[in-house]
Amino acid sequence: MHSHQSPPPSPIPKYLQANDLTQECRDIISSLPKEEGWVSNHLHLYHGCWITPRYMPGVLAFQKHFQARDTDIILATTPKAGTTWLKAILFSLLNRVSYPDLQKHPLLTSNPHVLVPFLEIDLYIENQVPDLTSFVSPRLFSTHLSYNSLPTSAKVSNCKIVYLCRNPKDTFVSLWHFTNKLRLKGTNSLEEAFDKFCRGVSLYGPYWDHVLSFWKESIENPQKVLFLKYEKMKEQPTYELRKVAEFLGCPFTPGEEAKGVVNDILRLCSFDNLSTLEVNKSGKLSSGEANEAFFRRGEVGDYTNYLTPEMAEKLDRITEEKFRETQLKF
Ligand code: PAP
Repeated sequence: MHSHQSPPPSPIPKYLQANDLTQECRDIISSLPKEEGWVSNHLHLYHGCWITPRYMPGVLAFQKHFQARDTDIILATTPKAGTTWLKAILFSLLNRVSYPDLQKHPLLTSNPHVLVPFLEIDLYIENQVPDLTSFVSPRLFSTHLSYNSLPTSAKVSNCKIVYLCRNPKDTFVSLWHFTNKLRLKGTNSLEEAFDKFCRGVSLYGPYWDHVLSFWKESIENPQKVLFLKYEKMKEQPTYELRKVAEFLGCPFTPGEEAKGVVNDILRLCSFDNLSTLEVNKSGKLSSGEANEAFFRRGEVGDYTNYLTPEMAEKLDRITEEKFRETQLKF
């Protein structure tokens, strides 16, 4: 006999679930300003940063329990600034002695987000006080939180922060594509998403406040925060990688330079290499996002294919105004 039962509905991916929130979280969330979200229902403004309800427990636990060590390295980024790329680069850089054979490198079989987890999105969401003993020194973590929202210990310890941002037009276009991929149905109209982005309502936004928070710290405390731009990394990758290595206290030795280790790392972490690996074409993160969603075009200036000249001008104007007091230019 044939069964005419339809297959069970596919489960809602984890990144869209926020049903096991504690009462404390619910109380906090209900007291916060909210706006319609890009993927799930709402974004909430917590300490000047727009986050989803799902992230709230992780953010609270991270802020409350994380004890930074002086040797820690935290990669901080605005979403879609090139996080995946820099995760790969920092992982390869710091572990270059452990993995000299590039044919057996962990990046060939694991997505960078698995090798360098987010503190508030991965580690502290899974567990209020996660077991971090498997992280060998220097521990390498990442976060999307703004500098002001980091736990006190991350600010007062001597841990190092590598910050990466990207011009707001490409950041917006990348975020629009990414969030559309994560939605279960329908897409956000470009115009609506653009309006939200301009008003600061984007994941971990306002974008400009995020950039400014790390920029200020990098000026006041250049030993602590290294401020990088995606465009510069694309333009002068070897220069930027050497700079990162020096900042982290692990400069390339003359022997490594002679062997071409700098270019080996850049090739391994390049868009062309990572995006064509099987793991990144077909795998998924434990939170449910497809690995391939983190690799789209990986170019500078793709915004010209999506934004009208008026939209581009509007973003330029906002950026100029917000960064007026700074030397920051994109
Ligand atoms: P996240 O903040 O959500 O982790 P993130 O990795 O910052 O995402 O953003 C992905 C962007 O980086 C994509 O940009 P696009 O939409 O403009 O294409 C993605 O293509 C790009 N990207 C991913 N890997 C690399 C890489 N190895 N080199 C350069 N760009 C990359």
